[in-house]
Amino acid sequence: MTTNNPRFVSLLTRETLALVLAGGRGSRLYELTDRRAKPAVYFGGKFRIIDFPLSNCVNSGIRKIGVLTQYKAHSLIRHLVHGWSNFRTELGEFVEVLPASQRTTGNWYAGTADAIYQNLDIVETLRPKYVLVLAGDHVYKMDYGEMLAYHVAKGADMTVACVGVSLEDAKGFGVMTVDDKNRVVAFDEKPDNPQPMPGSDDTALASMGNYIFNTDFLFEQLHKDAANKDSSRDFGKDIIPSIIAEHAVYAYPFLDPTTGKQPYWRDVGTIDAFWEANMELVSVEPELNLYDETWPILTYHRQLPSAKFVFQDEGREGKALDSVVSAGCVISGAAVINSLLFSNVKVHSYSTVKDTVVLPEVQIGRHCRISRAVIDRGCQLPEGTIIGEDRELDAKRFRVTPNGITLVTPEMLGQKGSASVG
Ligand code: ADQ
Ligand code: ADP
Repeated sequence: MTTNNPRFVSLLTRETLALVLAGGRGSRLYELTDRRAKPAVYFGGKFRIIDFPLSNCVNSGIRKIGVLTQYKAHSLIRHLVHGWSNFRTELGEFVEVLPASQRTTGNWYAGTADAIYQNLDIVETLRPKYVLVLAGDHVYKMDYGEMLAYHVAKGADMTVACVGVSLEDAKGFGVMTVDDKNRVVAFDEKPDNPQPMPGSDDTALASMGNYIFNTDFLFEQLHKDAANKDSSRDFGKDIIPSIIAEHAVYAYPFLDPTTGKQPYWRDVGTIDAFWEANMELVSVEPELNLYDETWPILTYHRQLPSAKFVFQDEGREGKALDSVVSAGCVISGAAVINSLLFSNVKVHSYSTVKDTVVLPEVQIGRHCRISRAVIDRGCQLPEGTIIGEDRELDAKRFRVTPNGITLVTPEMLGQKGSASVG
C-alpha cells in the first residue's frame, strides 16, 4: 500500500488494535485515587480521564480497543461497562476490559510492557498489523491516524509520540534525543538531569507514553524482554533503551498540522494540576475546547434533569458566574463563582463556592464558604463549613497542597465514600 492511496489512513486504522494502559496508581493525586485508578478520575464536568484516549481512538477510526486495568479498577470498569460497551461487535468493533487476571504468569502486571505481554494471546487471536499502546491518564485530543501514517511512511518498527516539556517537568518523563530524521538515538527514562532538545534552552523532548508497534516486532521484543530476568518489564525503562541502536524507532512530534504548534496535552498527575486543568475550562476561551463537534469526547452519563437555579428572595439569588454547571445541579439561594460543578451537586442558601472544583453527588449545606478547593464525590458539607480561609485549620482536617488548594474527601468528613456508585 502506498501513501498516495486515498484510503491510506483509514486502511491503517482498520488494521490497528489499541491497548490502553489504565492500571496506574496516580499516587500524587493522594486521596483522589484512593478508591479509583487515575484514568477513572473525573475531569471537566462530565468526563473521566480515560474518555479522552478512548474518544481519540473512536474519532481516529480505531474501534478495536482493549483497556488494561489493574489498580482499584472497580470504578473504571463500571464506567467502561456503562459508557463504552455499546460497540458493534458484528462490525469487529469493541472496547474490552483486560484486567490483570494472572492468566499467563500467575502475577499481577509488573510494568507497562508486562501488561501487554500478558495479553499477547489476545493480540494473537486478533492479528492486527499495528498495535497502538496508549497511556490512559492524559487529557488531550489527538488523531492517531496521522501518527500511524507517519509510522508507516518512516518504515518504523516502533514510533513514540512526543511533546516538548520544561526541563523540570522532563525529570518525570522518558526523555529522548533524535537525529535530523527524527530517529530516536537516545532514551532516558526519568533522567535526573534532562538535556534540552537542539535549538532550545529550556525544553526537552518527552515521551507521551503512546507507542505504535508493528505487531510482529512487538511480539519479538516482548518475548525477548520476558526472557531477561533483569528487566523491570517497562517500555520506558527497559524496552525502548534496549532497541534504539538496532531497530528503527522514530519520534512522532505531536503538533497541530495547520498551526505547527503543540496542542493541549495535560498530565493531571497532582491535585494542583487537577485543580488547574479543571479551572482552565471555566475560563472564557479554554485551550481545550470540549464543545468541538468535529472531535466529540464521549462518555457515560446518567439521565439527569437540567441544572436549576433557585431565586429564594432579594439577596438570596441562586446564581453561577463564570462557571461550568452540570446536569442535576440545584443552586438555591447561593452563589457559585469561577467554579466547575460536576453532576448532581446541590448548593444551599447563603453559601458561596468560589474557585472550586466540585465532583458529583456533593451537598453543600447552608452558610458555607468554600474557595480554592477540590470536593470529592459524595461529600456532604455540613452547614457553616468554611474552607480556604484558614490554611492551618484546613490542613488539620483536610489535605492542603503546595499551591494552597484544599482537597476534601468523604472520609476526611467522617463519611462513607463511593468512587463511582450512582
Ligand atoms: P510513567 O509516567 O512512569 O512513565 P507509568 O506509571 O509507567 O507512567 O504508566 C504509564 C501508563 O500505564 C499509565 O497510563 C498508567 O495508568 C498505566 N500503567 C502503569 N502500570 C500499569 C500496569 N501494571 N498495568 C496496566 N497499566 C499500567 C511513562 C513512560 C515515560 C513517559 C510517560 C508519559 O515510561 O517514558 O514519558 O509515561 O506520561
Ligand atoms: P435551601 O437551598 O435554601 O437550603 P432547599 O434545600 O429547600 O433550600 O432547596 C431550595 C430549592 O431548591 C427548593 O425549593 C427547590 O426549588 C429546589 N430543589 C431542591 N431540590 C430539588 C430537586 N431535587 N429537584 C428540583 N428542585 C429542587
